Amino acid sequence: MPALPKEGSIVVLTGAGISKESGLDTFRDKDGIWSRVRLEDVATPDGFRRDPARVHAFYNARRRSLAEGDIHPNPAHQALARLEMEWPGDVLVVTQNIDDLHERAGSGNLIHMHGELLKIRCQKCASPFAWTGDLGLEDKCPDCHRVGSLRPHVVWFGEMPLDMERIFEALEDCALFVSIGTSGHVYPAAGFVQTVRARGRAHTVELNLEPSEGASLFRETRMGPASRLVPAFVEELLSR
Ligand code: BV8
Repeated sequence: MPALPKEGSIVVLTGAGISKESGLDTFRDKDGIWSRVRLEDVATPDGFRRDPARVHAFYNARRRSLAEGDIHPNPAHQALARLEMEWPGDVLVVTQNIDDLHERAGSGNLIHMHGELLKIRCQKCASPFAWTGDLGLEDKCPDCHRVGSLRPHVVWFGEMPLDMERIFEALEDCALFVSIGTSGHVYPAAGFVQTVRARGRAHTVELNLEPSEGASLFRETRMGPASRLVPAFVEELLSR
């Protein structure tokens, strides 16, 4: 078994599994979000064009449960914030999640590649801004004052994820790539491990409740709940 690095930069990819123990649903588990609603209807530009009110209702319900519910970072989020604080090199968290649990746990070097639930943007002015309440067709853009042009600041299927250049630069340079709580189903995130392996030098680890679709591509996989696995993994890294 190859050893974990003692230095160098670290890239951590997280998915819905890291927030599951905080009380947020995943997508593809048996009780997941896609078991209740079709992604084509609520997470694609066509779905939004067809029925914007339905898409707003889908994200309003998730925004409300995040903003008003009893949802807090769990020990896995907190361990990644500790790693960023105490590791001698750079630590970048690239999350597919649109919740704000990583930042609330203290992670600062963070990319939301699929956007953020607590932000919206105007389809005319494009700049995202914070929004914690319900969003509807009657809401007006505070900049251009257009009505009906606001949408969730979320990356839908068929749309380009955010900050991809910065992500690929970090993947090129890292000594360690860790994937936590993702099924490895959605690209380009699911392909990051191949990008890292193509360079051959970095160590790659998957921490997941069950093997992802890309599990065989990792040099090491550890199975279990994130709130137990991630703090232990971070402690092991920092105590080397
Ligand atoms: C792109 C929106 C290119 C926000 C999401 C045809 C047409 C167009 C594109 C495609 C196509 N065919 C394929 C594609 C590419 C497509 C894709 O990959 N499709 C899939 C379905 C095959 N990708 C895209 O479209 C991406 N964009 O390719 O652009 C492009 C190029 C040029 C120009 C323009 C565009 C955009 C992808 C982003 C889509 N948006 N969400 C929202 O509503 O949340 S993706 C959606 O899935 C979620 O956001 C989530 O981020 C993502 C991945 O899901 P996971 O996080 O992995 O969650 P999942 O439930 O799947 O798994 C949970 C895991 O946790 C499991 O492994 C489970 O075991 C584990 N777990 C559970 N409990 C725990 C746990 N682990 C630890 N502890 C626990 N307690």
